[in-house]
Amino acid sequence: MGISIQGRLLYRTPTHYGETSMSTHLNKAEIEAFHRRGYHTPLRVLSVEEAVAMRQKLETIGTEFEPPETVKPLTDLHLIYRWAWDVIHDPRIVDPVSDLLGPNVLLWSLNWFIKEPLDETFVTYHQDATYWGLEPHDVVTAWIALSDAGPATGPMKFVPESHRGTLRDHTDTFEKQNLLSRGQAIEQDIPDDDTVLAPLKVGEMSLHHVRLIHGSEPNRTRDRRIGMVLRYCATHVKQTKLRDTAVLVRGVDIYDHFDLLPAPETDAGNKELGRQKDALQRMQRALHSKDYE
Ligand SMILES: O=C(O)CCC(=O)C(=O)O
Repeated sequence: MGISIQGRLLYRTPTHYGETSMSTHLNKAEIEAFHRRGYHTPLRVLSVEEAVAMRQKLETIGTEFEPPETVKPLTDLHLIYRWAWDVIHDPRIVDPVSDLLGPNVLLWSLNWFIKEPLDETFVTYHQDATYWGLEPHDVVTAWIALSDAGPATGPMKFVPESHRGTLRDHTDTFEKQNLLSRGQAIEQDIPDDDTVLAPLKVGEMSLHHVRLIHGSEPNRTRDRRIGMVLRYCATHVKQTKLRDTAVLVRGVDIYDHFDLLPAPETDAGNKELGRQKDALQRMQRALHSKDYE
């Protein structure tokens, strides 16, 4: 049986997905495989119950605020909600990220890739490194499924080893159904045979390198496909476009390349909302400047 919030089916057929208290550290072979292929998947980091509870938190945001703040950005919720702050620090997520990036780790942003049931939205093949402005490319995305992200939901598709090639030329397509900010798309065709599908079960995570070519197709199912997307980088990484913000989630930061932000004291308090707004404005300025031409 599923759980329903406001008429929406949250999940179906929960089965036993194993222990989440087990270590999620990557072993030597897995670390080597990540560096060779550019991704690691799947990795169970949350129990089904935790993921469903988190989805519920996400889906009830919006009913808590009074006008004129009814429309709130979902990006960087860790700056305004304690539960999201705890997620970005969760050792089950940060341990494997730190295995790849080293002991000193920043969280650059928390984002969402949500596809509604049976909708036509998609993500064109792209490389994040072409427009984020973060250098060097010691940057890893942790994509966590808060709903089923099986083959029919339009899970991510990766092009193995593509992070080791040159950055490809991208075009801004501004397609309406493209979930990317400018509809960025690699100009060359990517044959299906060159890709691997990365389906995830509720509570599982994939990790991918910032240079890896990836994209996704529309959701053909009757449930939402919800990806909570955490962007982590090593502390020596710089934002080349402007002075940006981040949160130190592991170790120490001796570089001072980012303005480090504190934990929210009050959920969705004025101070917290102000910090989130400022962080989003800086990120928008960075993401919308065309620097790869
Ligand atoms: O969720 C998707 O389909 C795409 C996500 C993506 O492009 C990313 O996390 O970098």
